Amino acid sequence: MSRDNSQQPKRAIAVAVQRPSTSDAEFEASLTELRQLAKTLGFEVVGTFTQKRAGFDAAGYLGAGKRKELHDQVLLDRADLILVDHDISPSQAHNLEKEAGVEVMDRAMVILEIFHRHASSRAARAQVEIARLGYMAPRMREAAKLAGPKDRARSGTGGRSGGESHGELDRRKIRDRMAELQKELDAMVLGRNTQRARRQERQGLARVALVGYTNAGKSTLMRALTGSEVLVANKLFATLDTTVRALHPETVPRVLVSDTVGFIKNLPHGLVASFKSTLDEALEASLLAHVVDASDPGFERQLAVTEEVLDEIGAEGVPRLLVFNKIDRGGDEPALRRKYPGCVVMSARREGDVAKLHEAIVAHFRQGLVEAELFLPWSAQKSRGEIFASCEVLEERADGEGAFLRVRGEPADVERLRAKFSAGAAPAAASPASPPPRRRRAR
Ligand SMILES: Nc1nc2c(ncn2[C@@H]2O[C@H](COP(=O)(O)OP(=O)(O)OP(=O)(O)O)[C@@H](O)[C@H]2O)c(=O)[nH]1
Ligand SMILES: [Mg+2]
Repeated sequence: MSRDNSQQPKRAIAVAVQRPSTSDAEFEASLTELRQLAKTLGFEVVGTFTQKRAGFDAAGYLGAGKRKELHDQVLLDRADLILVDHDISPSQAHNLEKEAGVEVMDRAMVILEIFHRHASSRAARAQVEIARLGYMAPRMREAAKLAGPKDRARSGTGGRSGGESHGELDRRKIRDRMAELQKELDAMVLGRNTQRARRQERQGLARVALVGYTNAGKSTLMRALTGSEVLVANKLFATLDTTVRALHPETVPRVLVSDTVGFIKNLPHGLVASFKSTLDEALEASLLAHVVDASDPGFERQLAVTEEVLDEIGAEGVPRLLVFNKIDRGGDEPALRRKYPGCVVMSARREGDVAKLHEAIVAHFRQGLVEAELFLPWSAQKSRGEIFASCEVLEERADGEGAFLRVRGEPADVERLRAKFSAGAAPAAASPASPPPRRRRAR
């Protein structure tokens, strides 16, 4: 029976070895995620093949006998490829492929393929390409080794020197291409840094980054919090670029929100490295809103993985706001509140919940602010711009001599303005932002 491959999705078998250190629940959750990744790539997972083993087989990941069994299952399930739920070495992949008789993709390759398909901006495409080439290089070396000496010493044309084999040539091409892409990327990052500097100058430094496991709902919250049209999709790694928008309705201080690439267990190392510049946005944020899908039974593991990656990129010191999302789909709200004090439990589908998250973010940035009353004589009205640019003006009154402004802002800004525009006879001391404004002088 022949199948038309262009019409039908590729049929895949999910394959995994369970080591004694992995609990059944963890093992199952990881396989479920692999199936989800496969679905994102448009594959149909037609079977699962597992083995309990003390460790991965050095030659072929599964034990020798199991590899033969796998070959039978491939025939039975009419599978087109095998997905391995771990990162395996080039030679393990090669041997498994030979014995099973179909293409083998390991977890890293599956994730790389998704990133490759979803990358749309020039920067994201370059980053993914670098990661893919980094993944390919050792595999090509392995393939060349197995191809043996007949690959060598075909007569040299082009830039190839005397004894260089095709494999070596290809590897040199890969290295050159990676260097070229890296250069392009550096130029883009430089451009972005200047843009970013300009943006920050204009808008102050209150920044929150939405970070978290893939599919947790970061882009949905980004949309809800900023009224912007970023891509939301029930796919893994829908977002590969960081977008930045202001919190809406606007606030003082103005808060910028950025959406970031999602994390996943065993994120290929090349990807962590290549997405570092994207994730730098997260490092620059003064608050990380860590979004967790509370309805996912494996949310605790996802939370831990995200924290690990954040540590890895040096973001461990940035303050966190833990946001448990999708509570409309499930999850134990009281238990979450008990276990994670200060967290936000919400659904992006409920307007009131989004407003509460909005409030919690603004409250974070207002924490350190102070209030003061300034007096601006009519003769100094040209300084109004300076005050409005650095503070929020809460209240304004005027009398015959000038204007009284109650302002709230960063302690240093308020102190500087107070020294210049002290409110006359009874200067207002900078006071914490919370108490209600004092009434001074009737109009
Ligand atoms: N039921 C429910 N679904 C939600 C909620 N928030 C988001 N979703 C859905 O979850 C899916 C993933 O949402 P995204 O916002 O794309 O997730 P993300 O975290 O940006 O994902 P990546 O970009 O892949 O990292 C979409 O189908 C959303 O509609 C929620 O509070 N409740
Ligand atoms: Mg997203």
